[in-house]
Amino acid sequence: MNELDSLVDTARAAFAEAKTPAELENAKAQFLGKSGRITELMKGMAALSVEEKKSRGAAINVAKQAIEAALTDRRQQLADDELSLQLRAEALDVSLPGRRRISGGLHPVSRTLERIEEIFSSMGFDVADGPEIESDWHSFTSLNNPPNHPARSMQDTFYVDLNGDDGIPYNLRPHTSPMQVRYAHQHIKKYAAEFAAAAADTTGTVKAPEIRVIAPGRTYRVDSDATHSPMFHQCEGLWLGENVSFKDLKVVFTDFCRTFFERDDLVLRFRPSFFPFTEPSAEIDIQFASGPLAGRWLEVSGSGQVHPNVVRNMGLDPERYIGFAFGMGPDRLTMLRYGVNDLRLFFDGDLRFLSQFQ
Ligand code: 2NM
Repeated sequence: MNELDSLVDTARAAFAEAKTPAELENAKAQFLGKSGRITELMKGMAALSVEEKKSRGAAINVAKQAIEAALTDRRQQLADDELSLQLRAEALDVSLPGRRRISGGLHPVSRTLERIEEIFSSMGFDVADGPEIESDWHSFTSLNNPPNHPARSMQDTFYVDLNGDDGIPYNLRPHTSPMQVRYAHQHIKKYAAEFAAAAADTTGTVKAPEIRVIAPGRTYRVDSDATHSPMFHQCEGLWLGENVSFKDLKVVFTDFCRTFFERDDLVLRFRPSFFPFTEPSAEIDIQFASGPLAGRWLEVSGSGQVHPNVVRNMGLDPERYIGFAFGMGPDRLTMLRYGVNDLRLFFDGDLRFLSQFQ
């Protein structure tokens, strides 16, 4: 191999050796630079004759062009390598599934409240909503539970200091019955003409307007364990009219329970009890004929005939108006319906529990 061919080979090897564009430019200088090997060879021709210069120059030129070609190739190759490295580094996996938005849903107790409202609405009951911070009068006194009466302590509650205290004690309502008292007053005002006509009637032909309402919502008591939460839900019902009896309570509540639990064979039991606002009073127990709770009596509600004092405090004449009321716990109904054994699960906000109801 002649001297020029081996120079080309040496240059190719040096270029191949270069791993970066900077290294390649250094290697280039050794061969094609101002004091590189090709320039040296050109300078070495000074002493040659014209003929010799011609052929030697042509041969050197061929070598130079071969080296330049090798340089260009290597430059391109390094640029290609760099590009593919960059592409790999910035690669997007377009086959990855996108991130889904989690969709929200109703709390299981809210589902129960909606169910209760739907069922009682279908039986002609209004749904009333109102304040959770209540006056002492609405919470206790109007409901036949006078100041200092020992029955008040059964419902130990959260008292609230309101700014600019007007002397009236306020509390976080321990039940939703205050809302029924408020509803009665609103209703009498709204249908004042009808109520007045019934009150003035001596012929017995004008029927007194009825009050039929449920009051669902949050309630509060100083109570906290596996079956009691300081905040819990209640739904109370009230039906007052001229001839509303315990029989109506039995029919309405039996129908409600069978619809709510979707069980036609469900039976009810009324067990004598005491509440300040009703007389007589009864606890309502239910029993499933089949399923995991079959045969057990389960307490679902308190109830009773509304006490004449309460009817009077609602603004109605207890000689004319009679009826029943009941109070149940939607939290407990939710536990029974879904087989949940710890009430606190409803209020911990743990999505692993809550998302099971969607
Ligand atoms: C209960 C049990 C029995 C009740 C009474 C009233 C009102 F407003 F008419 F006085 N509302 N709800 C009542 C009666 C509530 O809960 C265990």
